[in-house]
Amino acid sequence: MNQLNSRVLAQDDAMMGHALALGRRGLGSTWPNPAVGCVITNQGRVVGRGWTQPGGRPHAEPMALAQAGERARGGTAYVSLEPCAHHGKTPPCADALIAAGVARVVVALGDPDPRVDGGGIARLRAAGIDVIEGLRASEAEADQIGFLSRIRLGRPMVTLKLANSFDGRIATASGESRWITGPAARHWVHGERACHDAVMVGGGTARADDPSLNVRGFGEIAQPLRLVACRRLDLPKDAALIRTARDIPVWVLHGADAAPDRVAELTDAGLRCIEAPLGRDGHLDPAGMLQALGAAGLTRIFCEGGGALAASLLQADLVDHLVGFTAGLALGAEGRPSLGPLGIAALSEAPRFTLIETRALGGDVLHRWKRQG
Ligand code: AOF
Ligand code: ZN
Repeated sequence: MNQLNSRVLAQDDAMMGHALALGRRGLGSTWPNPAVGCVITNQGRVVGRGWTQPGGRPHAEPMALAQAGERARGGTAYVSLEPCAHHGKTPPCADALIAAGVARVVVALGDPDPRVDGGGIARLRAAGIDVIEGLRASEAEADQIGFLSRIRLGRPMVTLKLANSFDGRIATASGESRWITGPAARHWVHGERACHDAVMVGGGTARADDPSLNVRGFGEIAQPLRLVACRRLDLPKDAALIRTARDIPVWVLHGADAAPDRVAELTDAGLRCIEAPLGRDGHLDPAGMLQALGAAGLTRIFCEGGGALAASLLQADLVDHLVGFTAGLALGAEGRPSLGPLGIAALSEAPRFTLIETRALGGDVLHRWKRQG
């Protein structure tokens, strides 16, 4: 760290902050790739800015280099993730930085993709470029949690969102749930959906609420795909998700026991059916589902319930972030609980999370948590 500090100039920290912010613009739209940001400076002035484009290409560095042009020569590049070293559809970003004559590269975080994994930095150093690693690494790590999870664990990261009454209920006994939280909270949720690759619900919620699961109120933006965990594929034929599957992709996770006719019907309607293993309890196995989604390239999932899916993810310790809204109304013991049974016998078995943020939003309270450890 001392060595790092002595080589970091006063403006490096701010420029890396800028690169991190640019990278975050891509969250939700770059999968299977990470959302990276790049800033190029020369003699203290910003000459190029770039971020990973929708679908994951072009990468951030060529975007910034194109803007900088000749002004990149002798300059400094700030990148939130190690420049790539592999030949994909485009040449390695490390080579592009070398060819542009950049003198110094500041990297927040190494890229664990086995095709890169230190290779990008090694290439830059071999070309005589001064490389500094690890500046604002913990922020980059937080931004890259989905990509890191896909590479290291083979599964996307999961944010679980629950919007509850003051007493932890999500609906009245009859299932009335519109609306527990107010418009400000719902708008915030739409923004959060947009920062994820996919919005996910269980089959019960899809049947009961007939949700659209799209992002509304943010203009023309790249929509996250919609995911339903539905073992038997028993969605009503006129469900909104089925009717709109050709506009915004819908993937359905199902068990091996789903009727082949249903698979064919939904596939014809434009949905993608993905088989996932069943757990010992006969329900879709949450770890198996997430592995299938990781293999399909997803990095960030926003799960909006219902109670059974949410409980199964929590029970399997697969929830990375919790987003809760608490509304100022009480529904009592007859209301529907936000979570199904977790099978907890002792307090020590309860999944615990660390508080990141609390905020008042309209008349509701937002709270965000991350998994402990
Ligand atoms: C960068 N800058 O902006 C991103 C990088 O399939 P490809 O060829 O696009 O390569 C994908 C890999 O490239 C991905 O797994 C990750 O290692 C890296 N992503 N690298 O230099 C970027 N998005
Ligand atoms: Zn690259």
